[in-house]
Amino acid sequence: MPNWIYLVLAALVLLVGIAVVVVSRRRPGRPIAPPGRPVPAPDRPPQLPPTVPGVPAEVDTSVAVVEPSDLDQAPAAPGEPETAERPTFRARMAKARSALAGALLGVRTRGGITAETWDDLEEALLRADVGVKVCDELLDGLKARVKSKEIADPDQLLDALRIEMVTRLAGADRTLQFDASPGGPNVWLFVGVNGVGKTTTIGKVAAQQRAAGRSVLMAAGDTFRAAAAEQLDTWAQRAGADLVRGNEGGDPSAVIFDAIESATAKHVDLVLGDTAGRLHTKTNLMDELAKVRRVAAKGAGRVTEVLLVVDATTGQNGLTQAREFGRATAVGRSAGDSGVTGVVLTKLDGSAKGGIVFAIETELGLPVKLVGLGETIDDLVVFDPVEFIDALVATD
Ligand SMILES: Nc1nc2c(ncn2[C@@H]2O[C@H](COP(=O)(O)OP(=O)(O)O)[C@@H](O)[C@H]2O)c(=O)[nH]1
Ligand SMILES: [Mg+2]
Repeated sequence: MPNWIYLVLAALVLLVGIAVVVVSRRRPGRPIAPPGRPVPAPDRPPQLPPTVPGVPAEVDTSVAVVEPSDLDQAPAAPGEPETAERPTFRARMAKARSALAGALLGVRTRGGITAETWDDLEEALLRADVGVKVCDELLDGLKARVKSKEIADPDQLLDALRIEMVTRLAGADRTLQFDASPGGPNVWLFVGVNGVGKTTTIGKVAAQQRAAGRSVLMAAGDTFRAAAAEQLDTWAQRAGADLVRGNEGGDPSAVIFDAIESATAKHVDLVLGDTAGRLHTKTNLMDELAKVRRVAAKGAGRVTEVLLVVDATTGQNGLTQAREFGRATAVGRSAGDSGVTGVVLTKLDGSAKGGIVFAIETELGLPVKLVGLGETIDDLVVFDPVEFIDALVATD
Protein backbone atom coordinates (compact mmCIF):
# COMPACT_ATOMS: atom_id res chain seq x y z
CA MET A 1 0.00 0.00 0.00
CA PRO A 2 1.35 3.45 -0.84
CA ASN A 3 2.42 5.60 2.12
CA TRP A 4 -0.20 8.28 1.51
CA ILE A 5 -2.97 5.83 2.42
CA TYR A 6 -1.44 5.42 5.89
CA LEU A 7 -1.28 9.19 6.20
CA VAL A 8 -4.97 9.57 5.26
CA LEU A 9 -5.96 6.79 7.68
CA ALA A 10 -3.99 8.42 10.53
CA ALA A 11 -5.65 11.78 9.83
CA LEU A 12 -9.10 10.17 9.89
CA VAL A 13 -8.45 8.43 13.22
CA LEU A 14 -7.27 11.74 14.68
CA LEU A 15 -10.39 13.59 13.49
CA VAL A 16 -12.75 10.95 14.90
CA GLY A 17 -10.89 11.07 18.22
CA ILE A 18 -11.25 14.86 18.47
CA ALA A 19 -14.95 14.66 17.62
CA VAL A 20 -15.55 12.06 20.36
CA VAL A 21 -13.76 14.20 22.96
CA VAL A 22 -15.69 17.37 21.99
CA VAL A 23 -19.07 15.64 22.04
CA SER A 24 -18.49 13.86 25.34
CA ARG A 25 -17.33 17.08 27.01
CA ARG A 26 -20.33 19.09 25.95
CA ARG A 27 -22.90 18.82 28.73
CA PRO A 28 -26.49 19.48 27.79
CA GLY A 29 -27.45 23.04 28.64
CA ARG A 30 -30.90 24.19 29.64
CA PRO A 31 -32.97 24.12 26.50
CA ILE A 32 -34.26 27.48 25.33
CA ALA A 33 -36.42 26.09 22.60
CA PRO A 34 -36.77 22.37 22.13
CA PRO A 35 -36.24 20.87 18.72
CA GLY A 36 -39.15 21.38 16.39
CA ARG A 37 -39.97 24.83 17.69
CA PRO A 38 -37.14 26.93 16.34
CA VAL A 39 -37.10 30.60 17.19
CA PRO A 40 -34.98 32.91 15.06
CA ALA A 41 -31.79 33.49 16.99
CA PRO A 42 -31.22 37.19 16.21
CA ASP A 43 -34.51 38.14 17.83
CA ARG A 44 -33.79 36.40 21.10
CA PRO A 45 -32.27 38.37 23.91
CA PRO A 46 -29.15 36.75 25.28
CA GLN A 47 -29.69 34.20 28.03
CA LEU A 48 -28.82 35.30 31.51
CA PRO A 49 -25.53 33.99 32.80
CA PRO A 50 -25.88 31.40 35.54
CA THR A 51 -25.20 33.78 38.40
CA VAL A 52 -26.10 33.48 42.01
CA PRO A 53 -28.90 35.93 42.76
CA GLY A 54 -27.56 39.08 44.35
CA VAL A 55 -23.93 38.37 43.69
CA PRO A 56 -22.26 40.65 41.16
CA ALA A 57 -20.55 38.90 38.29
CA GLU A 58 -17.10 39.93 39.46
CA VAL A 59 -17.50 38.05 42.75
CA ASP A 60 -16.05 34.59 42.39
CA THR A 61 -19.04 32.31 42.61
CA SER A 62 -17.34 29.19 41.43
CA VAL A 63 -18.60 27.48 44.55
CA ALA A 64 -21.86 29.34 44.61
CA VAL A 65 -22.93 28.73 41.04
CA VAL A 66 -23.38 25.17 42.18
CA GLU A 67 -27.00 24.97 43.25
CA PRO A 68 -27.47 25.13 47.02
CA SER A 69 -28.89 21.62 46.89
CA ASP A 70 -25.38 20.51 46.13
CA LEU A 71 -24.36 21.58 49.63
CA ASP A 72 -25.85 18.43 51.03
CA GLN A 73 -24.79 16.16 48.20
CA ALA A 74 -21.51 14.33 48.29
CA PRO A 75 -19.44 14.88 45.17
CA ALA A 76 -19.74 12.06 42.69
CA ALA A 77 -16.92 9.60 42.90
CA PRO A 78 -14.77 9.27 39.80
CA GLY A 79 -16.33 6.94 37.31
CA GLU A 80 -19.80 7.27 38.84
CA PRO A 81 -22.50 8.40 36.45
CA GLU A 82 -23.36 12.08 36.78
CA THR A 83 -26.32 12.86 39.01
CA ALA A 84 -29.51 13.83 37.23
CA GLU A 85 -29.76 17.44 36.12
CA ARG A 86 -31.83 19.80 38.20
CA PRO A 87 -35.41 20.05 36.94
CA THR A 88 -35.70 22.92 34.53
CA PHE A 89 -38.09 25.84 34.58
CA ARG A 90 -39.96 24.00 31.87
CA ALA A 91 -40.34 20.82 33.85
CA ARG A 92 -41.39 22.68 36.98
CA MET A 93 -43.96 24.69 35.10
CA ALA A 94 -45.62 21.60 33.71
CA LYS A 95 -48.90 22.57 35.31
CA ALA A 96 -48.92 25.97 33.66
CA ARG A 97 -48.09 24.38 30.36
CA SER A 98 -50.77 21.77 30.51
CA ALA A 99 -53.40 24.41 31.21
CA LEU A 100 -52.46 26.36 28.11
CA ALA A 101 -51.40 23.50 25.89
CA GLY A 102 -54.91 22.74 24.61
CA ALA A 103 -55.58 26.24 23.34
CA LEU A 104 -52.10 26.66 21.89
CA LEU A 105 -52.15 23.26 20.26
CA GLY A 106 -55.44 24.28 18.65
CA VAL A 107 -53.64 27.26 17.13
CA ARG A 108 -50.74 25.17 15.93
CA THR A 109 -52.64 22.31 14.36
CA ARG A 110 -55.15 24.43 12.47
CA GLY A 111 -54.33 24.72 8.77
CA GLY A 112 -54.18 28.49 8.76
CA ILE A 113 -54.80 31.57 10.87
CA THR A 114 -58.55 31.90 11.38
CA ALA A 115 -60.97 33.66 13.72
CA GLU A 116 -60.72 30.68 16.10
CA THR A 117 -56.97 31.14 16.19
CA TRP A 118 -57.42 34.56 17.81
CA ASP A 119 -60.03 33.21 20.21
CA ASP A 120 -57.69 30.43 21.27
CA LEU A 121 -54.79 32.80 21.75
CA GLU A 122 -56.88 35.21 23.76
CA GLU A 123 -58.15 32.41 25.96
CA ALA A 124 -54.63 31.07 26.55
CA LEU A 125 -53.22 34.47 27.42
CA LEU A 126 -56.04 35.41 29.75
CA ARG A 127 -55.85 32.03 31.42
CA ALA A 128 -52.14 32.59 31.94
CA ASP A 129 -53.15 35.82 33.65
CA VAL A 130 -51.29 38.28 31.47
CA GLY A 131 -54.24 40.64 31.97
CA VAL A 132 -56.64 42.13 29.44
CA LYS A 133 -54.46 45.12 28.59
CA VAL A 134 -51.30 43.17 27.75
CA CYS A 135 -53.38 40.50 25.97
CA ASP A 136 -55.01 43.11 23.71
CA GLU A 137 -51.70 44.79 22.94
CA LEU A 138 -50.04 41.50 22.06
CA LEU A 139 -52.88 40.33 19.82
CA ASP A 140 -53.35 43.70 18.09
CA GLY A 141 -49.68 43.75 17.15
CA LEU A 142 -49.83 40.20 15.81
CA LYS A 143 -53.04 40.82 13.88
CA ALA A 144 -51.41 43.75 12.10
CA ARG A 145 -48.46 41.59 11.14
CA VAL A 146 -50.74 38.85 9.82
CA LYS A 147 -52.65 41.43 7.82
CA SER A 148 -49.49 42.75 6.23
CA LYS A 149 -48.55 39.13 5.36
CA GLU A 150 -45.42 39.32 7.49
CA ILE A 151 -46.78 36.34 9.42
CA ALA A 152 -48.31 33.64 7.24
CA ASP A 153 -48.83 30.45 9.27
CA PRO A 154 -49.61 29.29 12.81
CA ASP A 155 -46.02 28.30 13.59
CA GLN A 156 -44.76 31.73 12.66
CA LEU A 157 -47.55 33.25 14.70
CA LEU A 158 -46.62 31.35 17.85
CA ASP A 159 -42.95 32.12 17.39
CA ALA A 160 -43.75 35.81 16.92
CA LEU A 161 -45.88 35.76 20.07
CA ARG A 162 -43.09 34.17 22.06
CA ILE A 163 -40.55 36.73 20.85
CA GLU A 164 -42.93 39.60 21.54
CA MET A 165 -43.51 38.38 25.10
CA VAL A 166 -39.81 37.92 25.81
CA THR A 167 -39.03 41.34 24.38
CA ARG A 168 -41.52 42.94 26.73
CA LEU A 169 -39.68 41.48 29.69
CA ALA A 170 -36.16 42.10 28.40
CA GLY A 171 -33.93 44.78 29.80
CA ALA A 172 -35.00 44.81 33.46
CA ASP A 173 -32.21 44.73 36.04
CA ARG A 174 -32.87 41.59 38.04
CA THR A 175 -29.75 41.57 40.18
CA LEU A 176 -30.24 41.74 43.93
CA GLN A 177 -28.56 44.94 45.08
CA PHE A 178 -25.70 44.57 47.51
CA ASP A 179 -23.50 47.46 48.59
CA ALA A 180 -20.10 45.91 49.20
CA SER A 181 -18.41 49.17 50.21
CA PRO A 182 -17.26 49.40 53.86
CA GLY A 183 -20.08 50.15 56.26
CA GLY A 184 -22.91 48.42 58.07
CA PRO A 185 -24.76 45.32 56.95
CA ASN A 186 -26.94 45.29 53.87
CA VAL A 187 -30.58 44.75 54.75
CA TRP A 188 -33.06 42.97 52.52
CA LEU A 189 -36.64 43.16 53.75
CA PHE A 190 -39.29 40.66 52.66
CA VAL A 191 -42.87 41.90 52.61
CA GLY A 192 -46.21 40.62 51.39
CA VAL A 193 -49.56 39.17 52.39
CA ASN A 194 -49.95 36.03 54.47
CA GLY A 195 -48.82 32.65 53.19
CA VAL A 196 -47.19 33.87 49.97
CA GLY A 197 -43.83 32.32 50.89
CA LYS A 198 -41.81 35.10 52.59
CA THR A 199 -40.24 32.91 55.25
CA THR A 200 -39.51 30.09 52.83
CA THR A 201 -37.94 32.51 50.36
CA ILE A 202 -35.71 33.95 53.09
CA GLY A 203 -34.47 30.43 53.82
CA LYS A 204 -33.69 29.84 50.15
CA VAL A 205 -32.03 33.23 49.68
CA ALA A 206 -29.95 32.71 52.83
CA ALA A 207 -28.66 29.38 51.50
CA GLN A 208 -27.68 30.95 48.18
CA GLN A 209 -25.99 33.91 49.80
CA ARG A 210 -24.12 31.65 52.22
CA ALA A 211 -22.97 29.53 49.30
CA ALA A 212 -21.71 32.72 47.68
CA GLY A 213 -19.57 33.38 50.73
CA ARG A 214 -21.61 36.01 52.54
CA SER A 215 -22.46 35.85 56.23
CA VAL A 216 -26.18 36.10 56.85
CA LEU A 217 -28.36 36.97 59.82
CA MET A 218 -32.12 36.53 59.78
CA ALA A 219 -34.42 38.86 61.70
CA ALA A 220 -37.65 37.23 62.85
CA GLY A 221 -39.82 40.28 62.30
CA ASP A 222 -42.99 38.20 62.21
CA THR A 223 -43.84 38.48 65.90
CA PHE A 224 -47.53 37.66 65.46
CA ARG A 225 -47.06 33.97 66.14
CA ALA A 226 -44.28 32.15 68.00
CA ALA A 227 -44.44 29.48 65.29
CA ALA A 228 -43.25 32.04 62.75
CA ALA A 229 -39.93 32.49 64.55
CA GLU A 230 -39.61 28.71 64.95
CA GLN A 231 -40.10 28.28 61.22
CA LEU A 232 -37.42 30.88 60.49
CA ASP A 233 -35.10 29.23 63.02
CA THR A 234 -35.36 25.95 61.13
CA TRP A 235 -34.43 27.70 57.90
CA ALA A 236 -31.54 29.53 59.62
CA GLN A 237 -30.10 26.22 60.76
CA ARG A 238 -30.52 24.68 57.32
CA ALA A 239 -28.86 27.62 55.60
CA GLY A 240 -26.14 28.24 58.18
CA ALA A 241 -27.38 31.70 59.13
CA ASP A 242 -27.67 33.50 62.49
CA LEU A 243 -31.07 34.44 63.84
CA VAL A 244 -32.35 37.27 66.01
CA ARG A 245 -35.86 36.90 67.37
CA GLY A 246 -38.07 38.86 69.74
CA ASN A 247 -41.01 38.09 71.96
CA GLU A 248 -44.31 36.93 70.58
CA GLY A 249 -46.51 39.97 70.04
CA GLY A 250 -43.51 42.30 70.34
CA ASP A 251 -42.75 45.28 68.13
CA PRO A 252 -41.39 43.97 64.80
CA SER A 253 -39.36 47.11 64.18
CA ALA A 254 -37.54 46.51 67.48
CA VAL A 255 -36.57 43.03 66.28
CA ILE A 256 -35.26 44.43 63.01
CA PHE A 257 -33.33 47.12 64.89
CA ASP A 258 -31.76 44.56 67.28
CA ALA A 259 -30.89 42.29 64.38
CA ILE A 260 -29.07 45.09 62.56
CA GLU A 261 -27.19 46.06 65.76
CA SER A 262 -26.15 42.45 66.24
CA ALA A 263 -25.10 42.08 62.60
CA THR A 264 -23.09 45.30 62.80
CA ALA A 265 -21.27 44.15 65.94
CA LYS A 266 -20.48 40.78 64.38
CA HIS A 267 -19.59 42.24 60.96
CA VAL A 268 -22.27 40.17 59.30
CA ASP A 269 -22.68 41.04 55.60
CA LEU A 270 -26.41 40.68 55.14
CA VAL A 271 -29.56 40.87 57.26
CA LEU A 272 -32.67 39.19 55.86
CA GLY A 273 -35.72 40.71 57.53
CA ASP A 274 -38.86 38.61 57.78
CA THR A 275 -42.15 40.41 58.37
CA ALA A 276 -45.61 39.26 59.30
CA GLY A 277 -48.01 38.75 56.46
CA ARG A 278 -50.60 41.48 56.35
CA LEU A 279 -53.54 42.36 54.25
CA HIS A 280 -52.62 45.34 52.13
CA THR A 281 -56.03 46.82 52.95
CA LYS A 282 -55.38 47.07 56.72
CA THR A 283 -54.07 50.58 57.28
CA ASN A 284 -52.69 50.09 60.79
CA LEU A 285 -50.67 47.08 59.73
CA MET A 286 -49.35 48.86 56.68
CA ASP A 287 -48.30 51.74 58.97
CA GLU A 288 -46.46 49.22 61.12
CA LEU A 289 -44.63 48.03 58.01
CA ALA A 290 -43.68 51.60 57.15
CA LYS A 291 -42.15 51.83 60.62
CA VAL A 292 -40.15 48.64 60.06
CA ARG A 293 -38.83 50.13 56.85
CA ARG A 294 -37.87 53.41 58.57
CA VAL A 295 -36.19 51.72 61.52
CA ALA A 296 -34.23 49.38 59.25
CA ALA A 297 -32.34 52.40 57.96
CA LYS A 298 -31.84 54.04 61.37
CA GLY A 299 -28.63 52.37 62.57
CA ALA A 300 -25.76 51.21 60.42
CA GLY A 301 -28.06 49.12 58.25
CA ARG A 302 -28.25 49.85 54.54
CA VAL A 303 -31.57 48.76 53.07
CA THR A 304 -30.61 47.69 49.55
CA GLU A 305 -33.67 45.56 48.75
CA VAL A 306 -37.33 45.58 49.74
CA LEU A 307 -38.64 42.44 48.09
CA LEU A 308 -42.35 41.97 47.66
CA VAL A 309 -43.25 38.30 47.68
CA VAL A 310 -46.22 37.51 45.45
CA ASP A 311 -47.93 34.14 45.12
CA ALA A 312 -48.30 33.42 41.40
CA THR A 313 -51.61 31.71 42.01
CA THR A 314 -53.26 34.90 43.31
CA GLY A 315 -53.70 36.40 39.89
CA GLN A 316 -54.27 40.06 39.20
CA ASN A 317 -54.73 40.83 42.90
CA GLY A 318 -50.93 40.67 43.07
CA LEU A 319 -50.94 43.99 41.24
CA THR A 320 -52.97 45.72 43.94
CA GLN A 321 -50.73 44.21 46.58
CA ALA A 322 -47.66 45.53 44.78
CA ARG A 323 -49.12 49.04 44.73
CA GLU A 324 -50.03 49.09 48.42
CA PHE A 325 -46.83 47.54 49.69
CA GLY A 326 -44.88 49.90 47.45
CA ARG A 327 -46.65 52.85 49.03
CA ALA A 328 -46.10 51.63 52.61
CA THR A 329 -42.38 51.09 52.14
CA ALA A 330 -41.71 54.24 50.11
CA VAL A 331 -39.77 55.83 52.94
CA GLY A 332 -37.80 58.89 51.90
CA ARG A 333 -38.93 58.61 48.31
CA SER A 334 -40.89 61.14 46.36
CA ALA A 335 -44.65 60.80 46.26
CA GLY A 336 -45.85 58.04 43.98
CA ASP A 337 -42.56 56.14 44.02
CA SER A 338 -42.62 52.55 45.17
CA GLY A 339 -40.50 51.45 48.12
CA VAL A 340 -40.48 47.94 46.70
CA THR A 341 -37.29 47.27 44.75
CA GLY A 342 -38.19 43.90 43.30
CA VAL A 343 -40.66 41.07 43.28
CA VAL A 344 -40.26 37.41 44.17
CA LEU A 345 -42.90 35.36 42.39
CA THR A 346 -43.49 32.15 44.32
CA LYS A 347 -45.36 28.92 43.63
CA LEU A 348 -44.88 29.14 39.90
CA ASP A 349 -44.50 25.37 40.02
CA GLY A 350 -48.15 24.95 40.94
CA SER A 351 -49.68 27.72 38.91
CA ALA A 352 -50.93 28.31 35.43
CA LYS A 353 -51.00 32.02 36.07
CA GLY A 354 -47.46 33.31 35.83
CA GLY A 355 -48.67 35.99 33.43
CA ILE A 356 -48.98 38.42 36.36
CA VAL A 357 -45.29 39.06 35.61
CA PHE A 358 -46.40 41.24 32.69
CA ALA A 359 -48.66 43.42 34.76
CA ILE A 360 -46.08 43.80 37.51
CA GLU A 361 -43.29 44.70 35.12
CA THR A 362 -45.07 46.74 32.50
CA GLU A 363 -47.68 48.52 34.60
CA LEU A 364 -45.72 49.02 37.81
CA GLY A 365 -42.19 48.99 36.46
CA LEU A 366 -41.05 46.57 39.16
CA PRO A 367 -38.60 43.85 38.14
CA VAL A 368 -39.42 40.26 39.01
CA LYS A 369 -36.07 39.20 40.40
CA LEU A 370 -36.58 35.71 41.75
CA VAL A 371 -38.98 32.87 41.17
CA GLY A 372 -40.01 30.13 43.58
CA LEU A 373 -40.43 26.76 41.90
CA GLY A 374 -41.03 24.54 44.92
CA GLU A 375 -40.78 24.19 48.66
CA THR A 376 -37.22 23.04 49.15
CA ILE A 377 -34.08 25.06 49.69
CA ASP A 378 -32.87 24.90 46.09
CA ASP A 379 -36.20 25.82 44.53
CA LEU A 380 -35.42 29.48 43.94
CA VAL A 381 -34.02 30.78 40.68
CA VAL A 382 -33.30 34.08 39.00
CA PHE A 383 -36.21 35.01 36.79
CA ASP A 384 -35.27 34.30 33.20
CA PRO A 385 -37.79 35.69 30.67
CA VAL A 386 -36.64 33.40 27.87
CA GLU A 387 -37.07 30.24 29.89
CA PHE A 388 -40.27 31.50 31.44
CA ILE A 389 -42.01 32.33 28.16
CA ASP A 390 -40.68 29.20 26.59
CA ALA A 391 -42.27 27.18 29.37
CA LEU A 392 -45.49 29.18 29.35
CA VAL A 393 -46.13 29.16 25.61
CA ALA A 394 -44.93 25.67 24.83
CA THR A 395 -47.22 23.47 22.76
CA ASP A 396 -45.49 20.16 23.25
N1 LIG B 1 -45.10 24.90 45.74
C1 LIG B 1 -44.51 25.93 46.34
N2 LIG B 1 -44.78 26.19 47.63
C2 LIG B 1 -44.17 27.24 48.21
C3 LIG B 1 -43.25 28.07 47.51
N3 LIG B 1 -42.82 29.03 48.37
C4 LIG B 1 -43.44 28.79 49.54
N4 LIG B 1 -44.24 27.72 49.47
C5 LIG B 1 -45.13 27.16 50.53
O1 LIG B 1 -46.10 28.12 50.88
C6 LIG B 1 -46.45 27.98 52.26
C7 LIG B 1 -46.35 29.32 52.95
O2 LIG B 1 -45.00 29.72 52.98
P1 LIG B 1 -44.40 30.71 54.08
O3 LIG B 1 -42.97 30.90 53.76
O4 LIG B 1 -44.73 30.23 55.46
O5 LIG B 1 -45.25 32.01 53.76
P2 LIG B 1 -45.26 33.42 54.55
O6 LIG B 1 -46.50 33.43 55.36
O7 LIG B 1 -45.32 34.46 53.48
O8 LIG B 1 -44.02 33.49 55.35
C8 LIG B 1 -45.51 26.93 52.82
O9 LIG B 1 -46.18 25.70 52.86
C9 LIG B 1 -44.39 26.87 51.80
O10 LIG B 1 -43.73 25.63 51.77
C10 LIG B 1 -42.99 27.76 46.11
O11 LIG B 1 -42.24 28.43 45.40
N5 LIG B 1 -43.65 26.69 45.59
MG1 LIG C 1 -43.78 33.79 57.37
